[in-house]
Amino acid sequence: QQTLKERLAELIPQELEQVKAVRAEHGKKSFGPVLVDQLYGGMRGLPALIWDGSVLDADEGIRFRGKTITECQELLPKAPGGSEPLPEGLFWLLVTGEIPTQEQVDALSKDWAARAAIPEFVEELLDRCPPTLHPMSQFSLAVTALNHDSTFAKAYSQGISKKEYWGPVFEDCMDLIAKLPNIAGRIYRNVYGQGKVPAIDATKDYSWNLANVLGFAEKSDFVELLRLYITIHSDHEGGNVSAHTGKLVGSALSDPFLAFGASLNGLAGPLHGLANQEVLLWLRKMQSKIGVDASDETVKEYVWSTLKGGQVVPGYGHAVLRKTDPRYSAQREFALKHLPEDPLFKLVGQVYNIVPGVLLEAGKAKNPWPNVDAHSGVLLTYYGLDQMNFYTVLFGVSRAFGVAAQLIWDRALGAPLERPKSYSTAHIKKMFDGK
Ligand code: FCX
Repeated sequence: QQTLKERLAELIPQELEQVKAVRAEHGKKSFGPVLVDQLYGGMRGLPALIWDGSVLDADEGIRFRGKTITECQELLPKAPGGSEPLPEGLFWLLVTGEIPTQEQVDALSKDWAARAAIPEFVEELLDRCPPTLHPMSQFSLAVTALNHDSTFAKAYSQGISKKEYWGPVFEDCMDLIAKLPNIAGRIYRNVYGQGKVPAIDATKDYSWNLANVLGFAEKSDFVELLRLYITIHSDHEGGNVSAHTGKLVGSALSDPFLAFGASLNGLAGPLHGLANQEVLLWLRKMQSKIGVDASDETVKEYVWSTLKGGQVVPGYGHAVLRKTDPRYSAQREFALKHLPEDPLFKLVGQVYNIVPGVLLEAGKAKNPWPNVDAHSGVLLTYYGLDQMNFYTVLFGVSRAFGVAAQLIWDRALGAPLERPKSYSTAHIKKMFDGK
C-alpha cells in the first residue's frame, strides 16, 4: 500500500503541469477591479491567494477538496465502532484530494504516534511557564521551539535544491502534527494541575491519544467529539488569519514550526480562534446576570446590552460566510445526538433564535448568523473540559492540519515570497484627485 509521501510524489509533477498550463492560458487575465475600500477594509473579498485544500462559499460554507462536511462524515474512514471521521483521513484528503483507505489512515495514526515525542528542552520550557501565561502563548512558544530540530531548516542550510523543498517540509509537517498532543497535554496538565502526561499509545488513533493526554480517553463520546472537532476546524480556505499567516511566513522559507507558530499567534486573537473561549465566557456571564432559565425577552435585552457596550457578540458574524456556518450545524447535530437535554446546549439554541434578529436590527454586521465558535465550547464543557482558556489550543491542534497541507503544496509548487504592495493615503489622494 502507498504511503502519503509516495502518493504525493506522484501527484506533484501532475499539479506542476496543471498550474503551468493555467498560468500560460489565463495568467494575464483580470479578476476585476480592486477598490480603494478593499485596501482600507482588511482586503475583504480581494482575490489574492491560491489554495486547493478547501474553498469557502458564502452561502454553503466550507468544502474540503470539494467535499462538504456531511460528505466527509460519510466518506472518510472511522475508528472501530465510531461514526465520526478520523482526522487522519481528512489530512490525507487535504493533501491529495483523495479519500484514503482504512489501511492508509491506520498507517498515518501509527506514523504520528511514532513521531509524537517532544524534546526534553521543550518539556522544560513548558514546565517553566507560569500557569497564568495564556495556554495559546505557551502553545506558540513550544511550537516555535520545535524548529530546533527542523529537517527543512537543516536541509536548507546544507544547500538543498529548490525542487526538493517539499520533502523535508513534508517531514516537518508530519512531525508538527504528531507532536501537538504532547504539547497540548503538557500545557493542560501544567496549567490546571492534572498530573503527568500519559504516554502516547501507538495502537490508538490521533484523537484518542489527544483525549488521553488531556485525561478524557475513557469517555468514548468525547473521543468521537474530538474526531469531529479536528476535522471541521482544520481548514477554512486560505485567507483567514491563521491559514494566511502560516502561508505568508512559510513563503519566507521559514520552516513549518516557525510558520505554524505564527499562525497560532493569529488564532489567539478574539476575532478569530479565541472567539470559542469568548463565547462560553459570554454565555456564563449571561447566566450569572439573568439566571439559567431566562425568557427570550431577557436574553434579547442582554444581547442588546452587549452591543450597546461597544462589544461584539462572540460566535456570530463572519468575514466571508453569509449563512449559518455548517461547522456550527455539524456540532449542533452532534449535540442533538449526545446531549439533547443539556441546559447550556439549550441556551445555545435559544441564543441562536435571538441573536440574528438583534444583529439584523442593529444593522451593522453583514452576517448575523453563528460561526463555528458559537457551538464548540458547550460540547467540551459537557464532557468536563470546562477550562475555557484552553479551548483555542484545541482549535490550534486542528488548524495545524490545514496549514501543514498548505505549506507542503506551497513548497512543492514553488510558491514565491509573498510581497503585496502597500500605498499611503497621500498616494491615493494624488492618484484620484491629482493633488
Ligand atoms: N457582534 C457585533 N458586531 C458585529 C458582529 C458581532 N458578532 N459581527 C460584525 N459586527 C460589526 C463589526 O464589528 C463591524 O462594525 P464596525 O463597522 O463598527 O467596525 C460591522 O459589524 C461590519 O462587520 P462585518 O463586515 O459584518 O464583519 P467583518 O468581516 O469585519 O468581521 C468578524 C468578521 C468575524 C470579525 C465579526 O463578525 C466579529 O467580530 N464576530 C464576533 C467574533 C467571532 O465570532 N469571531 C470568530 C470568527 C470565525 F469563525 C473564526 O475565525 O473562528
